[in-house]
Amino acid sequence: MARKKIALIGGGQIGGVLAQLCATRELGDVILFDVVEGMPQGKTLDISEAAPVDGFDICLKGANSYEEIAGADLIVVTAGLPRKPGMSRDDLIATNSKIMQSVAEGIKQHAPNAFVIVISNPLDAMVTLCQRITGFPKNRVMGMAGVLDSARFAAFIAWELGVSVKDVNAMVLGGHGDDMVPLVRYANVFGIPVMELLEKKYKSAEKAKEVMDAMVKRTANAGGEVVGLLKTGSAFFSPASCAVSMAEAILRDQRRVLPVCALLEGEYGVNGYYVGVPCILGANGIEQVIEINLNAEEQALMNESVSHVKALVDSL
Ligand code: TXD
Repeated sequence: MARKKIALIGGGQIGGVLAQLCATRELGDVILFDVVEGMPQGKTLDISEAAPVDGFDICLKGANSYEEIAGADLIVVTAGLPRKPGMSRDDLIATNSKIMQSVAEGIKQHAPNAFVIVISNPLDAMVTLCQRITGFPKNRVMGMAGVLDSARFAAFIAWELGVSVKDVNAMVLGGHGDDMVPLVRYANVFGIPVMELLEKKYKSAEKAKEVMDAMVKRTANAGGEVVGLLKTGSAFFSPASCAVSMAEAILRDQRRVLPVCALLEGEYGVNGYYVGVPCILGANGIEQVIEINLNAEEQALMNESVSHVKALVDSL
C-alpha cells in the first residue's frame, strides 16, 4: 500500500515536534512547510538523520513553496504566531487570520482532497476561516484543542488521585478559551466517577468539590500557565502529541472517540459554528458528531462557551 502524504503547514515549535512524531510513528511521508527559508529543510534533515536510530523508513522534506504539498492526504496547520505572557488567544486573531488566508488558499489549490487539522490560535476562529476559504466539506476540516484540554484535565486528575494516566477518561468541550467546559460528571477512572474517588479520598463531599473546582480552573488556564513559564511562546509538545493522535485516527481509520472542534449544523443547538464536541474520527475524518446528554448546569456552561466562539467568529 502506498505511503500516505502528510503536509505540516508551519514548521515552528509545534510543527517540528509534529514532524518527528509522524516520522517515529511512520504515519506517512512528511512535507514540512514554512515561509522561513531553510528552517523546514534543516529540521527535516535533522530528524531524518536519526532514522537509523529511530527505525523509521518514511521520508521527510522541508518546503517553502505550496507546490510541494501537492496531493497531501492529511494536513496539519500550525502557521501563525503563538501567545506571549499577558496575551489572550483572541489577541492573535488579526495577525493569524491573514496568515490563515494564504495557508487555506495554498491548501485549496494544491491539496484539494486533504483532511485538514487546524491548530493555530484562536483555534475556533482559525478553523472556521480555513473551512470557509478552502470550501472543503465539514468532515474534512477540524480543529485540535479539545484533545489537548481533555489531556490536561485527565493528567491533573491522575496526579491528584495517584493513578495511571491510562485509566483516566476526562472530556473538555466547547471553545478553546478560558470558558472551555470540563465535564466533571463524565470524568472517570476505569469507569468509576472521579467525584466518588475524591469523596473517598477526602472523606468530605465539600473538600472533594473544592479539589475538583481547582482542577477545572487549572485546566482552563493550563495554556496560560505554560506560556507564563516559557515566556517565549506557548505549549508545543502536548499540542503536537494531541494533533498526531487525531491524524493517526484518520490515517489508520481507528474510529477513535475524541473531542474535536467540528462544524455544528444543529447539534447541541448550534448552527454554523465550530465547537469542541465528542466525535468519531476515522477514514472519512469526522465520521459522526456525538450528542451527549447535558444537564442544565452543563448546558449553561456550554452555551456561555459557544457565545464566546460566536462573538469571536462574527468578528472575523
Ligand atoms: O491547542 C491549541 N490549538 C493551541 C494552538 C496549543 C498551543 C499553540 N497554539 C497555536 O499554534 C499558537 O498560538 C500558534 O498560533 C500556533 C503555532 O504555535 P507554535 O508554537 O508552533 O508557533 P511558532 O513556533 O511561532 O511557529 C509558527 C510558524 C513559524 O515557523 C512561522 O514562520 C510560520 O508559522 N508562519 C507561516 N507558515 C506558513 N505560512 C505563513 N504565512 C506563515 N507565517 C508564519
